[in-house]
Amino acid sequence: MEYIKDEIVVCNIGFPSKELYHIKDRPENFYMLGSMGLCSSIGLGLALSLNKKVIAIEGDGSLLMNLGTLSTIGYTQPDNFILYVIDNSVYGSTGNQRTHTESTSLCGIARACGIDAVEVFQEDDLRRVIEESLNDSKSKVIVVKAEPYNEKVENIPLHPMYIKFRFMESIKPYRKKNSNK
Ligand SMILES: Cc1ncc(C[n+]2csc(CCOP(=O)(O)OP(=O)(O)O)c2C)c(N)n1
Repeated sequence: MEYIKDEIVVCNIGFPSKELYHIKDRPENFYMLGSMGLCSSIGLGLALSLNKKVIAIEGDGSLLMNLGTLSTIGYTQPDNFILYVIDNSVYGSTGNQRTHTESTSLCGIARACGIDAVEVFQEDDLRRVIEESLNDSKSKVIVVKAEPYNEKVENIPLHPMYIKFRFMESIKPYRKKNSNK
């Protein structure tokens, strides 16, 4: 969030959204409630229909549940979409059950879908890649390899309908002229 100005952020269900809320809540944040794997699809849809940079923060477990989204991102390639995958190799929000990313390369799959994708392991590399990707005009997938860890944060105290309508209001100025969605 240090690097975010007025970009739109869509965040994975569970601890990632709770942590994001506690780091910096803002109308342009959309917190997933319920669905796994749809943060990247919703982010892509927003990027295709808005004149604004859209950032989706996905988890490895969630992305594995909806791998087809990488194919759709690779096919559509909007120039305003960045997908971060926090790859801790576990379903961290529900007790660290292991996912399959020790053997499956999400970065490799994204590349095979024609997307410019990188894998980062160190904080300084991540900071460099964040800055570069925010200045670039192309679709990008950034797989951030991480240790499992959740901050001790409370649930988001906002009603889901409030999150939805606050978010919809905040993106109105960026709607493409021909988009009535
Ligand atoms: C279809 C579905 N199955 C299970 C859940 C319960 N659930 C919520 S968050 C989560 C783990 C998400 O793991 P990951 O995407 O890797 O993110 P992390 O929590 O590790 O950051 C699970 C299993 C759900 N919400 N939806």
